[in-house]
Amino acid sequence: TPNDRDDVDLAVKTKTRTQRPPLYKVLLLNDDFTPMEFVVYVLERLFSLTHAQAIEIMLTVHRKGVAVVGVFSHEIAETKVAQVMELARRQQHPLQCTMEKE
Ligand code: NFA
Repeated sequence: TPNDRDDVDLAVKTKTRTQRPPLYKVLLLNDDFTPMEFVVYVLERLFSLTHAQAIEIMLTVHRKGVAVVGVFSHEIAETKVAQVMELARRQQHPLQCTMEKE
């Protein structure tokens, strides 16, 4: 049957997108003083990396100046940064760790 008012049948489609929480990269920065073995220890202990992975990331930071050590929710990233900074402070190493939105 002819429908002279097709417009009444047009569905209005609105795209509903799933909300994902923003993720944050935790970055480790190079310096000239923090011992390599301390950086490896921190990476193993706080980022659940194997010894080989920890050495690899430490050497990337050493050569390139900075590397991403993990990607986390805002709260977990903040905690990781604080833990790295606290371990470094306790040993009086100048190691720096920061986070940035992915
Ligand atoms: N560059 C430091 C050294 O030669 C090692 C280091 C690596 C420091 C990664 C900080 C981060 N002892």
